[in-house]
Amino acid sequence: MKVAVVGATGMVGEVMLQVLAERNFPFTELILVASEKSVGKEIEFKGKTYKVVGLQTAVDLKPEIAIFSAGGATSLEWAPKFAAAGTTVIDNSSAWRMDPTKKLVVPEINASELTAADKIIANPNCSTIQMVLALAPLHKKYNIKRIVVSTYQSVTGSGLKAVQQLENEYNGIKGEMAYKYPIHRNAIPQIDVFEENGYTKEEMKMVRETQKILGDKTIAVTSTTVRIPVVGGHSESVNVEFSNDFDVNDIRKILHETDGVTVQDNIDTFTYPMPMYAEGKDDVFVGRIRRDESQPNTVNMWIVSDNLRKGAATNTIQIAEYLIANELV
Ligand code: 2RA
Repeated sequence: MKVAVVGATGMVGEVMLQVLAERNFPFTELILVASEKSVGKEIEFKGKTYKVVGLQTAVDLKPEIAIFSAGGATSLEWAPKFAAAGTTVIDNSSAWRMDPTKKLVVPEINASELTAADKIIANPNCSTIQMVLALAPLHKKYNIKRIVVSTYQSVTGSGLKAVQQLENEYNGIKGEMAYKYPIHRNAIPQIDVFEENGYTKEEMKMVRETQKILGDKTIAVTSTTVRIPVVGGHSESVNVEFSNDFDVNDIRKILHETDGVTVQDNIDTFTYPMPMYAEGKDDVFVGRIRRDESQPNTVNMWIVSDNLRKGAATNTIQIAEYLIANELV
């Protein structure tokens, strides 16, 4: 299995390499790919030194799988070139997510939709992945009518420049700004650009991607996404209205039995998820599960996950593992 990592020098690329190493991903050859300015750069991986190559070189090497985290523009241009060479691309950008001909996959939910004919597969947005992973089994049992979500998102979701901005501001150093405003001691209610309806692109990703992954356009979703000065992961306050009444303990039980979800929910011991403790972990952590007493059939919960792991690298690599295990590449 020849595997290419496109965007190997970026923040998600780095975590992808970490996750590939931890999971002992079965490749025979690893091709590390980045933009022209990084070509020739050396990267250590499992005690071996790899030289970064350019995109055309990687296409010509015909890897079986290419995992992409290089931004939408690179993906739009290059994913089809890899696909034409016979490579299956798993793409972490937003370029293909809402294309009706492409699958948008969270393996625990809908990997069974994948076939060998899927040559470009989309990895959902980080804030969507962690929310739907917890909500999919609840939707199955109680049928979700409406979701109201507010996010508290880590600066790692904006890349290295943003992490540097937070560090600089924390240390009182003037430097390059990733955001329009200071992020240290602040909360910025804008992630990505605004769309015509006054919502940000990040907010609309949560609406559209949730409906696509859960395969149900009738689910109403409304979202407010906020950047906060945190690095460990994204947190989400999620209010879910079901068609049917539920038992809070049953919700805990369902979540407890869901692959990839860890319930941390005990107010007597002050146990609830926090990004500081989710960092570096693959699971999605759920806590503060409680009935919304203001209206029927509605529950509140708090969902936290490391956005670079399950929200990006781990989910992508799980898709690759599924393709291999099911002989789809
Ligand atoms: C963010 N969701 O956190 C984005 C990253 N894809 O900004």
